[in-house]
Amino acid sequence: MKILFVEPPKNFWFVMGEYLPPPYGIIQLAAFLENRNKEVEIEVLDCNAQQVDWQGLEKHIASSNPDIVASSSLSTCNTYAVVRTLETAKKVNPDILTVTGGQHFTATAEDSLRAYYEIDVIVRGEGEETLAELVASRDKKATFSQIKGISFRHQGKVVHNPQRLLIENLENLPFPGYHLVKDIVHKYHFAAMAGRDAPYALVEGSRGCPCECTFCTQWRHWQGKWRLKSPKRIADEIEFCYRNFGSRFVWLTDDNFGAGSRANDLAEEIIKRGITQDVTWFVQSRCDDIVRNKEALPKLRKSGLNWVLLGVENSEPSTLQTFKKGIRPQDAQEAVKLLKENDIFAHAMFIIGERKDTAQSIARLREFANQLDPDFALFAVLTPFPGTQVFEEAQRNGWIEDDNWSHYDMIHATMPTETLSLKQVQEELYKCYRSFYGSWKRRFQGVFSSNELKRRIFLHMAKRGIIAQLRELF
Ligand code: B12
Ligand code: SF4
Repeated sequence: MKILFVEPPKNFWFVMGEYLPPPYGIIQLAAFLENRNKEVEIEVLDCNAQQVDWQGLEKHIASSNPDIVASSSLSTCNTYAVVRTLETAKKVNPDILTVTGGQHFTATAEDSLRAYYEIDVIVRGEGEETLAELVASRDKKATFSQIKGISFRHQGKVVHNPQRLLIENLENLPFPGYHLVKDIVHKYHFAAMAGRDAPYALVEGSRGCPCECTFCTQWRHWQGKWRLKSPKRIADEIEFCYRNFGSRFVWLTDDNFGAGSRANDLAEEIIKRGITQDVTWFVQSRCDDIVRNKEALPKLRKSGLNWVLLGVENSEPSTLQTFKKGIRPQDAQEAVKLLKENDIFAHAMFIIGERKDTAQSIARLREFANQLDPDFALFAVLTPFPGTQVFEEAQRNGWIEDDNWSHYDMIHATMPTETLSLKQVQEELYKCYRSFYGSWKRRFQGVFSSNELKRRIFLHMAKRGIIAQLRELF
């Protein structure tokens, strides 16, 4: 029995410039399977790192001759890349069992199985146990009816087996399976964030989130539960990546780093390892948690945390309320100030295009962003990702004007607001970038900043012509 995991050729998120991320979801699944199912032969093909195009993929599948091909989309915008991967597998050999999973396919299991005949099975939610059982059943040629957590077609109908319970303790999972991509692991990098030569690793500190923001897929995908690895275990994994794979830049996959003693304890654990000279790390956080955690910031900085992405989202209290974000604009101001005081790069994420947004409210957001003055600002368009409350409301009301999944990247507008057409929302996004990065004063300060990260990001925005690329979208 052989399973081939494929990270398909993907378009990268151009606003973040040049980067090559490790396909964390599939190497994690592969490592679990390797432990669980010793007799299964496992291969991971990362088309982006190995520079394999669609023709190359077909040849690779033919020569690899797998029984199962498994692929993951990461986000909705990569749906067609996954479908094409599985279609390619079926073209090579119609007997190959094609499997996918992840946030998008979990939320759209019924529609995806109806629309894409090249997908045999969708693993919903957490993948490890379910995939291991699926692989074992394929070996025994047993039916799928007993496998919790999968959806598949049977006699022309789509069948959804009952949901699987989540793994109780995430620390029972193996360490990230970077050994399965060991020949290419040195290629993973995030140029704008850490430079071209700093090997980049993802490390998972938690799954899920206790909050319920209306635009976010995270909390439902993990059944509303928030499971955390201990600070010791996270530091162990970071050290493992550093010592075995030369990782120098670590991105914690947690969408919500969280508050409380965890931050402080993690910083202490990392410092104990004696690797802070070489390793920097990054995390995404809520603004209010940064404020609550302010005492931990100096230690976090000392432990190598040099970049935090803050979910600022919006400047209007009413929009923050509609998003059920549970923060106030003051929290963002305080959080940016605190990060800067602690020499941690403050990266703010804003969302425009909420239904009630007008040209005036977005102008106010631009003004707010300029005054907030984070080191780096990313503006995104509210995107109705399947599985979110935003999607459900938009679909119910017929607001979605673009159902091309490849546009679901938070850069393409897919919904108008009450007062702005789709094209106008797209133009507003461009205006946000122009307003923030077009300012000569800010550009000058950025390019000549004493902060290396800031210099790099401003050069990246200029060199990559990000603003010009956004202009081309309308
Ligand atoms: C790191 C990251 C990135 C990295 C890239 C990482 C990569 N490998 O390519 C960067 C920064 C580049 C990035 C970019 C984007 N990202 Co991103 N990213 C993440 C993040 C933080 C971690 C991903 C991860 O490794 N998770 C851990 C693994 C273990 O979880 P998993 O992939 O879900 O896999 C598990 C299950 O879902 C399931 N599973 C998944 N796939 C499969 C496949 C099979 C066969 C099986 C059996 C099971 C299975 O099993 C796994 C183990 O249980 C997630 C949030 C999160 N915490 O997951 C967002 C997230 C995936 N990103 C998201 C988005 C929107 C984007 C962007 C569009 C824009 C943006 N704002 O960043 C771009 C798109 C880029 C592109 N074109 O691909 C959304 C996706 C929502 C959606 N439905 O589309 C997420 C969920 C964040 C969020 N809360 O909204 N991202
Ligand atoms: S946006 Fe952040 S805080 Fe809100 S639900 Fe998603 S991960 Fe949690």
